[in-house]
Amino acid sequence: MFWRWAGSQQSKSHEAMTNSSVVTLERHIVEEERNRPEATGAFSNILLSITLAAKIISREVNKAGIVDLLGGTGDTNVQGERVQKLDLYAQDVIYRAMDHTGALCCMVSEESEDILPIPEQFPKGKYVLIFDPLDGSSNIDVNVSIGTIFSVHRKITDGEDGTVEDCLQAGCKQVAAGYVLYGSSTMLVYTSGQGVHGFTLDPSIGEFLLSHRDLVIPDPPSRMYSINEAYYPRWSRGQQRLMQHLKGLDGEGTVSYSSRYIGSLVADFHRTLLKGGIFMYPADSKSPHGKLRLLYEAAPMAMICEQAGGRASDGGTRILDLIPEAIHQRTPLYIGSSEIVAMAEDFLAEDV
Ligand code: AHM
Ligand code: MG
Repeated sequence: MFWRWAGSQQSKSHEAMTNSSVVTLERHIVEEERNRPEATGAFSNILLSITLAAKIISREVNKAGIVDLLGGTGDTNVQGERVQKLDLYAQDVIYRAMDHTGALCCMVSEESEDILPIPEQFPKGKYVLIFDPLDGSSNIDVNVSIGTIFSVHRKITDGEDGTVEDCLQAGCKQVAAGYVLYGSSTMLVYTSGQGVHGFTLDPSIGEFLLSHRDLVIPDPPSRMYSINEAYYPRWSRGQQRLMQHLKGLDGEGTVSYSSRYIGSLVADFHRTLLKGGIFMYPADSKSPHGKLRLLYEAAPMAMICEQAGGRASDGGTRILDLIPEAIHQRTPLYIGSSEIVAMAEDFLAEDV
């Protein structure tokens, strides 16, 4: 019985690799590069290296429960090695997958206060990679989806080494953005300005396969909102009124929305991208700039969202127009279906 099962898995994998209608992420990246006559391959190199890192992190995330059984974070594992926190591990994996490519001049990670230079021994390149290695990592312990988010900018200063100035660019200058969702399956979704494409990892062959070509937020969208409502007492009047409206409680005869909140940005955004609706992380009296980070959480999601026909703002200004002043800067975030985000902005305008 086992052998028959293993055999059919094997033949499916073989079919996936030989069937020309199956598009691997690698093939997709190479084909997109052909559409850019000026391409040097450096940009494709970045995406391919991120793919490798994503597979390694996916493998470790899937093992997280079992690692806990064998020795939790901060402990010593059965081989006598120290078990590293998964988000720091993910940062290391991405950094080491990228540091030698010759495509980058520096990196920025949520887990490191300063920019990460490229080691002396490796050549420097013309791009900057900004990433959140493992967003929502507090969800690991309860087996809830988490993700990696990344953003790529072109270097704008002279000289070989990347500087803070190279990193502090508006989101509209991004040349690519994407995320990896470690969920019931592992998915990589990215845009390089030519639409949004989603790939699902087939673990049997270790390849990301194109599963969602040219993703567009559905229109009309699902009427779904996603927000941590526990913060209601700390919100502005406009935000509170918006919530009353979404619940159909403002006496305007509106149909109430449905609510979904995972507490993991990648998962909450992914659902919003596929189904429509709105994800919100507002400012409040305790966190006047919200919680999420502009460079490696809001801006990459905003680029993907706009490429998929959606809208993303901080409640008043388009996320992609915000000029960052610090690499770990926070911003409120309203993202999803255009008409719903625009409606949220109208409510928030009352606060001004
Ligand atoms: P993290 O970068 O420390 O993991 O925090 C970001 C996460 C997001 O994934 C999620 O949208 C948000 O925090 C949830 O915050 P809250 O618990 O306040 O609802
Ligand atoms: Mg994060």
